[in-house]
Amino acid sequence: MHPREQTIFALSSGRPPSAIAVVRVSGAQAGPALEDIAGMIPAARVAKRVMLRDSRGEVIDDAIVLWFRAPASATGEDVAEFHVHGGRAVLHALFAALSSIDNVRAAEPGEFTRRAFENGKIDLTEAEGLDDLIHADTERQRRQALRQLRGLLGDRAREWRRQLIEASALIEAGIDFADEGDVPEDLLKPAMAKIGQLRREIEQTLAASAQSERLRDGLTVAIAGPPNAGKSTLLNRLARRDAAIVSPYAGTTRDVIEVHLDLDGYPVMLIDTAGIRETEDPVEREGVRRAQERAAAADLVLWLADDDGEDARPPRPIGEGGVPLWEVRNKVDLSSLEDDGAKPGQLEAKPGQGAATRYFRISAVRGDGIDNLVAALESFAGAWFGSGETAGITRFRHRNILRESAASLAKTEALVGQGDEFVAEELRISIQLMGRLLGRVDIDDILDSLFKDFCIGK
Ligand SMILES: Nc1nc2c(ncn2[C@@H]2O[C@H](COP(=O)(O)OP(=O)(O)OP(=O)(O)O)[C@@H](O)[C@H]2O)c(=O)[nH]1
Ligand SMILES: [Mg+2]
Repeated sequence: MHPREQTIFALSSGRPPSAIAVVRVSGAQAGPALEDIAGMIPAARVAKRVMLRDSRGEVIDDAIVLWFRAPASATGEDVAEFHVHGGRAVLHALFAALSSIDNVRAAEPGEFTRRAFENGKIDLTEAEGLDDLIHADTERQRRQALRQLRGLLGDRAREWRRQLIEASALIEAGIDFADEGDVPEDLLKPAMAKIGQLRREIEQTLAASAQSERLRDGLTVAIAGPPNAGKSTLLNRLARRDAAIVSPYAGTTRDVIEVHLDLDGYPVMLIDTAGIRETEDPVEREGVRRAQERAAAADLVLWLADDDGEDARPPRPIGEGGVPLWEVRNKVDLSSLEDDGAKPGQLEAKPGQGAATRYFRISAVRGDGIDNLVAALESFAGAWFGSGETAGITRFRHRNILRESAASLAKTEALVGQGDEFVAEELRISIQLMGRLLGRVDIDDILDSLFKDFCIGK
């Protein structure tokens, strides 16, 4: 039997041991498996408490089972669910009992979702939404993934595709009817009006999409500065744990240290870097190189220096190329400067440097000014991510296809008057592209790469 026709099973809940574990079985053998192990098949969609037994009659567990008959199930196939106690031994015994049934095997990662997709239960954008939902860390990411899972992008793409097919039908009809191959104006005009409008809608969706993609990937904030400025201390305070080693010796941090923060629901990766200075030590030199590289690639740099210190200009290319750089003066608890004696913006903005230089005075050890800094970070994140409530484009794949579609529609418009067959042909390409967004055509390569990211049991 082909692997795709075999019945699959997997642990669908979290890692054991846990109070309850859910094992799902999907495929033609799901019913027989229930009969073998639970001794009966309950009414569809009604929870039933039963003793599970293996083929020798040994008790596996006192469990709840559920039965979903195809096609009214998550995968579109017959599905059985075993809710058992989440101990490893119980699961082991249940898996062994399932595996002993012919044509029943453990599922590959993402295989349940793949079957749901192949049986038309979800489209590709929904499958991607599900993948994002499983991997969402923050509240806002979760809401976005849920919107996508509910099929907002899919709905929109389906509607676009339907309208494209309509426009195409008008033009094809015109070609069939016209003697000279020229589509009559009264067919061409409404078709082209529709195409123009669709192109504008797609372009607007694209324009609003950068923020959704950002929400998926997160914001990177780098803490950089001279050695001993207190960068690791600040990272630990913001992360509320001792993620990085702090010491009074300059040159403590060598590697780049990453911590993930949830700032007001926004996913932020905060990185701590080696203090930047000239050094002979080859290991520290590599640390400095990495620090500069990561800080230059960050979305925001916190340039940390001693409040009492002299000039603390960041070396190139940190803070250049429009990356905002905030000047943070640390150790105000030791500082001789009066609170109002500091002039904001002591760093002059260099040419090409982000204009968004802001100035903070903190004590990473004592906590002075930290609330202020966090509030500023939150509002920066809010502005950077945008509201994120609008478009459902969260992946390069969506963006690329929509870009191609917009370009293809523009080409269609430009071809008017140069032969209606060309117009019709270009339109067919747009329809195909929209189909690809929904996963309707040439999808195998996309499927393989998508579904292998899923967890087993999904
Ligand atoms: N008094 C005072 N000491 C601080 C403050 N922040 C950090 N320190 C101290 O400064 C020293 C250096 O702190 P780190 O956080 O290791 O500095 P760093 O910038 O990560 O140093 P490198 O990793 O070597 O570049 C430690 O002894 C800290 O306790 C502060 O706000 N006030
Ligand atoms: Mg450090």
